[in-house]
Amino acid sequence: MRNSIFIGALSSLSLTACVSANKQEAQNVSKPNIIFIMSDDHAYQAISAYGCGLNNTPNIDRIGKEGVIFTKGFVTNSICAPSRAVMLTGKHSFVNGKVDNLLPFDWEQDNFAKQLQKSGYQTAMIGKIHLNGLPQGFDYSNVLPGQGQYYNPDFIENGIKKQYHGYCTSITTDIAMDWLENKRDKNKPFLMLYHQKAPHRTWMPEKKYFDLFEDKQFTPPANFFDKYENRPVAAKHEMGIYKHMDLAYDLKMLDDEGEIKTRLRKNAQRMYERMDSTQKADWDAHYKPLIAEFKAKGLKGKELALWKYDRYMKDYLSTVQSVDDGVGELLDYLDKNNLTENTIVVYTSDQGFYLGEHGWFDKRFMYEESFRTPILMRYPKEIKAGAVVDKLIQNLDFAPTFLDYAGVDIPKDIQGESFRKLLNGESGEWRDAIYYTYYEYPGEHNVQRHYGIRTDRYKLIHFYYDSDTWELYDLDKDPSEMNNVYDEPSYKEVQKDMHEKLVALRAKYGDSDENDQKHLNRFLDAKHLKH
Ligand code: SGN
Ligand code: CA
Repeated sequence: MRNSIFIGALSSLSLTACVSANKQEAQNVSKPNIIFIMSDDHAYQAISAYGCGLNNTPNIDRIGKEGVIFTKGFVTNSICAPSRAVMLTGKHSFVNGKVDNLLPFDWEQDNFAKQLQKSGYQTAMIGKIHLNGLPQGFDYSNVLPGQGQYYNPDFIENGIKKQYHGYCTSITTDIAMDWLENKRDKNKPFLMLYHQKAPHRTWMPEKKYFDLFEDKQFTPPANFFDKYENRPVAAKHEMGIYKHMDLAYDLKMLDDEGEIKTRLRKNAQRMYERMDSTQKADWDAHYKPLIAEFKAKGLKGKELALWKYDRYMKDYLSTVQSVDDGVGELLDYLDKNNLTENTIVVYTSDQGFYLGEHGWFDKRFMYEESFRTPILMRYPKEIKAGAVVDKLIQNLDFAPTFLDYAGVDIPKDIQGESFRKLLNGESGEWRDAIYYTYYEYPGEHNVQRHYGIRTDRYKLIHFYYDSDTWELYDLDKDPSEMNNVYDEPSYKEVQKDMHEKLVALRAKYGDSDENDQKHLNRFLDAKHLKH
């Protein structure tokens, strides 16, 4: 009798355990998987879904077609490592501490991957992260050290470095596919960060795309020959295609004769030397005739500028094509494994990029092309296909959005907001202005420290440190930001209103002149420069 009672008690106990395990599993199954795709320096202008007509990216477009495309997605700080820190933490740079590419990132602080891991997710970080130290919050990591290399790249797998043979974009995709198929626990929901190095400088294409754009002649944007009137800080840039883009390093004119002498020729040589003999032979078969043709032409001035722009576009867009292929492989995998419906797929870049606007390459400025970033998202279970959202969202919002979808409480100190409500028809308040900061100066490309705000129509920017310059743009009338109207009497009211909004937003996020000074001192110390 005692025994049977005992057994009965046991079995009802184990039944309870069993019920809660089932509940747990059911909960986990209903939790969405998340694939967060980020590439490096991928301008929205180079995604066909954004309608700029430069190239064709069917797979990235598919995410938007079957889900949503955001037309006003922005970053908070247009530079690589800081952008990634914001994406992980949901906090502005001056709060998470990673204000520029130079200063260290503190992995000890909270991030959304840690939160998802705690709530039962299986997590992986694959590709470029550009943050020092072993990524925290990930069961598996296989990341590029620093900027990474296009050919035969090193990777650090769970803290151990090894070199792979081949092309970085395809290798990153292979590692992601291998994790999905062979390494994850298929009974758990997963989070995978799949982050490509491409199309970052120096835009080295994959062999199969060497010729993709060779028959096409690219026409630069209307403001390619910008004279920067009214914009003294912009005028001091060092990111001009004509003046600063290196013929040997950026544009592959590394001639055997050594007649094309450039500042970065040695770096170009190092890049070339990473390839094995077969890769070099393929590379030479493509670029040597182009080098010969270029030397024969003897271009100068405007003609040279246009030639450089055209070559830049050909290489840049070719590297994008390999990124698009990887996205295609991933979407196919989801289809084949019945994962499409319950997986959130996001495509974005760590910031925007100049493709000849203002005569530039690179990013950093709060002007539209580098401030804005592509954001496309698919989640068939909840998002209606073909949605277009034009509300102001930022990379600050990814962390809370993912936590929201995963049913995890959003920590109070996260500064971003979940944009889930913009997608499921809920009405309600949304922000009317976004805040921006940039710190990496003095530094490469010579972009002054600045901060500012943008509303739907206007943008106010303050450049500080060794300049004290204000700029105001009316984006409805001047979408290319050629006309700084800060001192125009007709914009007096707008100017006042934007200043008030800026003060309010700085207070809301906890930013201040003291913060700016503190980060400047940290930066100067790190660079061993005088305060
Ligand atoms: C490198 C590039 C720069 C680029 C920064 C930051 N120079 O230093 O052109 O602005 O990275 O890029 S290179 O000679 O090394 O190519 S970021 O995307 O990592 O922020
Ligand atoms: Ca970048």
